[in-house]
Amino acid sequence: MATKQSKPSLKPRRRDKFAFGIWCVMNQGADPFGVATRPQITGLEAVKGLGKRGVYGFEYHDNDLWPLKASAAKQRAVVKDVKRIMRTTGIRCTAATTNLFTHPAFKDGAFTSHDPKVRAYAVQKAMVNIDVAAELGARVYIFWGGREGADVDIAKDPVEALKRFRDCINFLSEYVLEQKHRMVFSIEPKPNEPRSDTYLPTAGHALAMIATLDHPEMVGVNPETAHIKMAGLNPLHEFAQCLEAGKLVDIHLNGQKPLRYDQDMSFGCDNPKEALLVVKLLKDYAYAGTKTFDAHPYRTEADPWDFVERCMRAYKAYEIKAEQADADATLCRMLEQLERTGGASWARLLGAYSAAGAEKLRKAKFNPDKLAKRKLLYEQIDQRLTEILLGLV
Ligand SMILES: [Mn+2]
Repeated sequence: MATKQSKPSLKPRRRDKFAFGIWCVMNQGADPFGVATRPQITGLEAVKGLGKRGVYGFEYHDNDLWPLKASAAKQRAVVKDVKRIMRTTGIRCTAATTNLFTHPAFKDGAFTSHDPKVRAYAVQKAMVNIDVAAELGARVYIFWGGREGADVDIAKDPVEALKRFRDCINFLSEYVLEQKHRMVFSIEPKPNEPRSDTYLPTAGHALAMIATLDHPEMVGVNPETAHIKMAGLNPLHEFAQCLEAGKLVDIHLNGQKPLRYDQDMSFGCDNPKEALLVVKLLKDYAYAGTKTFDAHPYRTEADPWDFVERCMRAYKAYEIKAEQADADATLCRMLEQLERTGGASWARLLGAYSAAGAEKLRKAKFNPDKLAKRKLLYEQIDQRLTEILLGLV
């Protein structure tokens, strides 16, 4: 008797390490052309709602949890409440960040403001929340330079702006080391919006900046799908470069149509092949950080919870398809064929320079016409993946 194969589960587990920014579920659907479409939920309700749904972790901005001008006592009370919710639901605080963009004080930047008083206020605001984040157990502290950019280039020297940004990160690195917080920093690149141009627009820019810091070992990157696609770039490649550099300390997953405003749609809703390949990358390279969804529900949603369930369910669905692709004999055979060329000795030679190797290479005879004749199966490979995704094989 044939046994019915059990359907793979799309239910999220803690070990999936899914996280959400609480600002995502607090989002009320307002946009530049329209007001809110759903009621405000508080930061505490957001943490609780995520915890109740089995989400592994949450990320927050300081002012998602307490108002900008909250007294120290009020802030302590909120932190106490967050810790209670963490204890009762099992949710962890996986990352934190500072809101350095909402208040008009930051209208011309925070760490890159012309005004040293604004820069000092921004650094102080980060210090206060870094201490709270450490207390909540966050191991990653994010810097998304929302207002760190320019609209009038003649009025802001980009060289000076980058130096100011570096000074602030260096200052905060020393602070974290002195406090003995177990925490790394993470830069979140974005090309534009709300500024015309943002400094550190891509993962590559962030990686280059990190190399110039006083403590590069304690700073990584959390690239975000939407920010990458706003620049017309490829999320798979951006994530891969951070991963290869050992700098992928967190990841912000969502959906986005290329070269448009920041859409922040749910993960995998727009480009299934791209989503599958991102999931496969994280699986293939045993990415151990949290998989954080930084997106928001469609403006048409009455509450955020279908969106939350959907993002996690989508990730699990793509994971199943990635496993199917890995196990697909036809696809594997074609992929292997790309690598099977008999050129292993050249690969070894190029892998480690030696004078003898260079001499051998200089004297070698290649036949470019013959090299060009090889049949590459890209059309077939791509179509096979399409059919796997569509459930046809
Ligand atoms: Mn983000």
